[in-house]
Amino acid sequence: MRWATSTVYQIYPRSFADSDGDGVGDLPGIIGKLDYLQHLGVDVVWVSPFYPSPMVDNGYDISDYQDVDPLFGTLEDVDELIAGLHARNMVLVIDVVINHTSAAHPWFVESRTVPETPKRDWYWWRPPREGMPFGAPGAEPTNWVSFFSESAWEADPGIGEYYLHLFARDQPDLNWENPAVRQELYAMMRWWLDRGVDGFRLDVINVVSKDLPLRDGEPLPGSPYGAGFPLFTCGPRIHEFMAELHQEVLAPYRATGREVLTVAETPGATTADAVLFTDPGRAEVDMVFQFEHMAVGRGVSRFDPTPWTLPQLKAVMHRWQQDLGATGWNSLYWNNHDQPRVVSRFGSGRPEYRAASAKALATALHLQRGTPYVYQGEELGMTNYPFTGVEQLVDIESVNHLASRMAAGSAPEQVLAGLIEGSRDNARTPMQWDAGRHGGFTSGTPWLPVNPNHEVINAAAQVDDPASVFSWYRALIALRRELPVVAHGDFVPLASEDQQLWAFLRRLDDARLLVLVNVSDEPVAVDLTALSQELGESPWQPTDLVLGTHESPAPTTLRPWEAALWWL
Ligand code: TEU
Repeated sequence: MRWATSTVYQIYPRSFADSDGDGVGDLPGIIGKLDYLQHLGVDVVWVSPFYPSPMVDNGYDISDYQDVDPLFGTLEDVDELIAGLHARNMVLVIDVVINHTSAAHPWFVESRTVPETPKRDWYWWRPPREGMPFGAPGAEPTNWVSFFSESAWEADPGIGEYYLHLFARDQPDLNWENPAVRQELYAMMRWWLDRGVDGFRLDVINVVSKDLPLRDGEPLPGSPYGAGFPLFTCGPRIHEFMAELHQEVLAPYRATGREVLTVAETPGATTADAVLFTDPGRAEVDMVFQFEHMAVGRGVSRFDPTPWTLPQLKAVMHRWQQDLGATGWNSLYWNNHDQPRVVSRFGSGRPEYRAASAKALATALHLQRGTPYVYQGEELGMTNYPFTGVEQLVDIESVNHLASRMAAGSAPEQVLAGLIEGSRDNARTPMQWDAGRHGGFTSGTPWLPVNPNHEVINAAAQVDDPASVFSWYRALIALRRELPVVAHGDFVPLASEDQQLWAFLRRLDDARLLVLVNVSDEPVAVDLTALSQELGESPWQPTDLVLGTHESPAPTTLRPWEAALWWL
């Protein structure tokens, strides 16, 4: 696996670094931080969408796939970014959002305005439900709810039909059943490869194959809608489409010796699906983003925080490790631009343990088998924002959720706690570069406020501090390159039921690495005899420390949020 020794760094350009003082991060801002990324040690950089966009979903609504939004810069800036990365032995992965376009994309504008155009079939147009007049309540072609709380169908009075949008109404789904659509998208991706990019993150790619005919899903309790999810998640032609994309876009480039990374975002994918997507013998994609561990501590939705336990979290992640085995390949992540900050979620609520818990969680993740992803600011232990009112939240998912709950009779105060905990805005407050005004992110007014804790949590304070969260991430990233057992070893879960201890073994030939992490505010005793018995071995007595978060570690006991790696 080419990417086994790699660590990917995700940049959300809007919130990373602002070079021109308009309050929004941009490509020149990223170019100014390449030495920082090189120092961290990552070798792949994934940048979220920077294309022209009405920004209804901050760029995940693309109106031109082959240009750059003036807010972010120019195509020449992309060229300079690629050159700057390559000069530092890093590569660029771009984010392609090809399940849907923006409603402002010329393809969709033509689809909805030009009579008899072949582009009509590029999207999902459907007449009203049989026997119901256009526009009547409940006349939508199916009962599906979109990911953003409203009906997945939007009525177009000009046409007298509805179009499908699994996300916002400004994000119409492309019809992948039409071969012309697919060829157009493949050509666009080849154009970017010709320009010098090194890979693609494929946004929600596992929903492009819808089960036909489109039909109602199971009614959702307490909702006027039904769940279309099972009818378009990893649908009947998904693997055919991925193999075709590989053949048309990636194979010709790989044949010339160029390395191209592909990661498919696949909400709702099972481990069995993931093996099919990532088995190299099938030639689809290199790895997937799964979401099962992101559902731990959540009830019916991400806005429904519920108590969680360490055994629950381990059960999900260990199952992914074991089921993908030697055939599939995992992406390893705690954070991205859609997820609240991991320290606030699974880490310690006590300020004195914040940094230690960031290191402990990083260790549990980065020592697993797969390719780790670090989301901007995670390497500093950045936290959720202290939001106090619904009016502070700007993300479309949060705004729509609030509106739908209020329409159903809830008061804003009843929805507030869930919104504060689950909102994607938590991930999107600006990067905390220093303790100064707006955290060094912008000289203007930031589009989202900088977390007031930037006075304590910031890059300037951490980069040269060997005890910082940053330095610990740096050590973990280096370790993956240095130790073949980390990159290529198998995974053996241990102590699955332990409420505090996260323990596992990585093995490659004679090398055996024992990973011990205390995921709690209390000390924990490690019963090495019990752990060794899980493998039917005589008691382990590790003496050879590889790396530890605390001074003078002992394998038999871990202080709060201590992590240590031992040779066995
Ligand atoms: O996300 C798709 C996705 O499944 C979720 O993580 C999504 O964020 C949603 O909140 C589910 O609750 C991708 C992008 O990462 C996201 O930013 C976009 O909004 C979405 O696709 C549409 O392009």
